[in-house]
Amino acid sequence: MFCYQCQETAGCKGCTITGVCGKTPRTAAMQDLLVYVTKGLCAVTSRLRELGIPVASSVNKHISENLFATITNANFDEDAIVERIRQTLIEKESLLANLPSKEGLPDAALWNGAEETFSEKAAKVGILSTEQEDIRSLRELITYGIKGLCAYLYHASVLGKQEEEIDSFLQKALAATLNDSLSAEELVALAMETGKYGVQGMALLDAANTSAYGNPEISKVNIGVRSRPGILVSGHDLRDLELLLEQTQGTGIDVYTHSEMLPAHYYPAFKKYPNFIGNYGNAWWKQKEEFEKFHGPILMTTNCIVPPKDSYKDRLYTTGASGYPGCVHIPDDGKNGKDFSVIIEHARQCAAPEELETGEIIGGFAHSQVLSLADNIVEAVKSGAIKKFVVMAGCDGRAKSRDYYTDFAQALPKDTVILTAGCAKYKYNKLNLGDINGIPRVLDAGQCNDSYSLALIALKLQEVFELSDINDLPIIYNISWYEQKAVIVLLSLLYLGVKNIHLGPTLPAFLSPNVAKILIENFGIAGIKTVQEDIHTFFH
Ligand code: FS2
Ligand code: SF4
Repeated sequence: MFCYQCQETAGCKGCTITGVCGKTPRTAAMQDLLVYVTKGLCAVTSRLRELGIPVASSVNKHISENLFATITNANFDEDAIVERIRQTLIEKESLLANLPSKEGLPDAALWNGAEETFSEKAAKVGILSTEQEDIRSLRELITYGIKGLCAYLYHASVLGKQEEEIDSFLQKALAATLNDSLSAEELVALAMETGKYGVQGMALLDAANTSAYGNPEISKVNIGVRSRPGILVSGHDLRDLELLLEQTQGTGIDVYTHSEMLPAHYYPAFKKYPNFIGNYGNAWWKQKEEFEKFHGPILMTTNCIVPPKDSYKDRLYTTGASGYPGCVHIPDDGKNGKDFSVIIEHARQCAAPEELETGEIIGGFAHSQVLSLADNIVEAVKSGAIKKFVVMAGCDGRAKSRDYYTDFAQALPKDTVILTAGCAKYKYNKLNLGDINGIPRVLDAGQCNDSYSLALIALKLQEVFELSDINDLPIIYNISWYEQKAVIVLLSLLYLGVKNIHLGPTLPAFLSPNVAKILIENFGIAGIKTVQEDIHTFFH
């Protein structure tokens, strides 16, 4: 196997024996083949569009869901991946039949085979099949950005929002990664264009979430527990949470969020459920000890799954693009619904969660809420009470080196405000960093896709302060990454013209020295050093 799509890749080079995340070589091979046949399907849909033949929205959703299933920590279930390959081949064959000619289509679009041939094919189409290092790096940069984008599009689509222009672009871009005649310069341009659609995709998801559930508002979230049995919901899919909350009304079962589901508490629509109790635990990588102590069933709606311990494996359920072998998967009923009764029944047999901590955390600083406070914030900047904003969005992870972010948050001058989104926040959202004239020093916009809010806030400040360049704002970017959604957030920020982003705890292994050089020279991208050195760089 060879995989280097995430920050925790073995030796900062690539997982070759087994995945640090727990992905087996066989699952890795099937994911490689799934990406390949999905790119083949994209070559066919792109050809259809060129000919003026429309592509059904169900095909677009299928493509997004396939890519989503290959994101780090999302789906470890080899059988489920094999089934996706089969369905993709069936879909592709039926669309191929609409083409007057197959001439010029790549092998990925033309190849078909029975399941017995999948392993042999997978071995020929993985990442290393692109020999030239820079081309490989750029193809993977685009592919990973699009994987992140697909996750966001999938969430928007279950709320009834799709945008043909975005799907059309991403499918063309994925097909382009199969095209041997594209130069490195053309692929760099495509990576930048991917950022443009990253912004559009996050805007679409933002519109889907806020039109369904209202605008996030400042909210205090309980981090303690009650004495009734509960269900823990993790991942990013708000529609799944909504369905579960509806189905648990009057059952005596409580519902708690975990990790990236925490920001659900900021949406007005979820506040009406009396059994929606609070957030349990921390970022994804602590789930082994925390899930054990929760005692009740856990629903993983997306990544990030850590291979479960036997002690709670029977309590772990998956849905949507996620999956784990041996864990029950709750399917979509085909009518935009899901039946969670098996999880609710399971919860009735379980003890109440063990208390991990008590108290509250505050969040809900997405664009609408922050812009309603704009006068106070602008005043605080003008008076010098706030000297700088520090964007610390992104992901958390297992590496000890990520303690840097806790130490960095604590070492920041007291006249700075952290703008955050994603699970990166767990490194400092319980530190009680105080406030500046009533404005909390950690403003949490929400999930990683809500980085869109941070971009909107920056654009608004640029307008208020009448600056021609977004980089003239008193904003520092010190972003932590783990999986591919952070890649689309990064490409989106680059598209918006943001420069000098610091990215850690390590730069992506999939950036070849030449591609890294392009990002460093054109955008000032840099890694992190020690807290003391970085504080000095940013503030002196
Ligand atoms: Fe965190 Fe994992 Fe949110 Fe990432 S829970 S690393 O999926 O997308 O961030
Ligand atoms: Fe390794 Fe990350 Fe790939 Fe998992 S997703 S196999 S940890 S590079």
